[in-house]
Amino acid sequence: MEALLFITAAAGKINLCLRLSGVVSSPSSHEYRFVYEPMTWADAQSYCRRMNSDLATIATMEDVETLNKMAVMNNMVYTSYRTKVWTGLYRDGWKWSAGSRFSFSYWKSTEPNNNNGNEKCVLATFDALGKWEDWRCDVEKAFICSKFKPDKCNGWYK
Ligand SMILES: [Ca+2]
Repeated sequence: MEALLFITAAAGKINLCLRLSGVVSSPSSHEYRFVYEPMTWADAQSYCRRMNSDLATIATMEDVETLNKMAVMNNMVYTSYRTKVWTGLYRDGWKWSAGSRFSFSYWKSTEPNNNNGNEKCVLATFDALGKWEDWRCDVEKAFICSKFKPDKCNGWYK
């Protein structure tokens, strides 16, 4: 086991950041909340923004694992209307609603297929380990809001 301790200071606060390689996986970079009221992608985006968050950014495999754990806890895998939920990803050269750069992706093997040239929004499918599909944006689905975690240790973990 490798352990590294980082001490950072900002705005009068001291932060202790402990990294245990091979023992604790990197924490998710985002806080997530599932909303089970079905909405179109655009309405879901507005809803999240009113809640001081945004439609979900999924930026790392740790984020995917966090969401999969939440989905299992919330029994989403076996509840059809909760199985496929909107993320913040949309087709405009692929962008995240919250504005972060698109680099990580977790598509199903046959996706994105832009069926009928009309699939501009992206769902995570929790009967398939949270993998992504592009879909028509006007379909009403449950969705995920996220906030970037203001974690002073971010960057030290990566
Ligand atoms: Ca598709």
